[in-house]
Amino acid sequence: MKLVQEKRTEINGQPIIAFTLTNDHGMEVTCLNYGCIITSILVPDKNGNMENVVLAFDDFSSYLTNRPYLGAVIGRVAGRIKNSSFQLNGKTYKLRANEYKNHLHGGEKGFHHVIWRAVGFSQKEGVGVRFSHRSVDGEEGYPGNIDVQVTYTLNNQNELIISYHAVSDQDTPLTLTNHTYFNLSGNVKRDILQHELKIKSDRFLPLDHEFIPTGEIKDVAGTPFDLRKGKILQEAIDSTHPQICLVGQGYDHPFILNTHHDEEIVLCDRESGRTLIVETDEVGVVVYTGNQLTNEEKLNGTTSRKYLGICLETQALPNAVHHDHFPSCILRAGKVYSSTTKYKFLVCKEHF
Ligand code: G6D
Repeated sequence: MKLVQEKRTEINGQPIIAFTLTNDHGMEVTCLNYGCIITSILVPDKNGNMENVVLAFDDFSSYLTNRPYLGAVIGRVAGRIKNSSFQLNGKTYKLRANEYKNHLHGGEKGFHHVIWRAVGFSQKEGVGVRFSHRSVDGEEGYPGNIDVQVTYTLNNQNELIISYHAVSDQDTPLTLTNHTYFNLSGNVKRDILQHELKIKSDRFLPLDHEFIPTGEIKDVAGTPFDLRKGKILQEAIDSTHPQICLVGQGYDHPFILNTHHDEEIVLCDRESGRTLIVETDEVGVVVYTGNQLTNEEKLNGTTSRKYLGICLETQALPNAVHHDHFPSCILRAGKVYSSTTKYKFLVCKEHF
């Protein structure tokens, strides 16, 4: 296994480094110390062709805005917080509103815009990068100084393992995830509409008109959200279900997982023969089918467009600070936040 690092550019004198991890089978992952952004994952198709299966900007400068949050770690809190405020220990906190009156994905200066300290490593478990960052008390309106580590490890089972670890000196909300868009066709030869998605989930969260969970928890049975036996994504896109229409014909919804580390999320592209199995210890996953990708972005040598990639954002339930019946997203002072999500790539076995 191999780790190569190279300086790509600088921001205010700080180097932006690209780390390229390669395992013994030729799987390759490239990521940046800026936003812990994943810019490339090369895996074979059924004919052994190594191609990139994630969306990435052609030019680094696009990451300085990064409206789609391509490839980035998201925090302090992934998803939307209604009215950019929450109550904690009898106090009201006001976060930066960066989407109308709501707070989205950690705010303007979220973790996707941080230059993380980054140290590469190579050990028997795999090759990887350990990113760390201190988010100071009051950043984007959040309480507490919080030390966060994100570790990417590539092993010889063609698995990319992302582990998160954090400790805060005050009680504070924390929901971390990764916002990589996957497209298993390889080098964005096709969009994701013929991809098949299976999720072991009996319940999903309906959204309101601002795409924020209402607090209701609904059974997937009889709806386009029933992915327990797998569905071709085109089926969902073509649905007239109000929740599918609300978000612009697709998914942008949290699913509550029935099980963990049990092939709970499987994405497959039969034409290329690629399969991605996602396993996590997080309570849920937000599935986002790139409904808002516009054709203003240059990425993967082409122009972005709707449905060019799908995000599988394993995380706590969004807007949990406003729903006491959701599992809590509060990290108590001195306690450890620890979460792991594994992305395993293989050539299609029967998973549906
Ligand atoms: C849109 O509603 C979606 C979000 O879920 C997604 O994370 C973002 O685009 C990139 O706002």
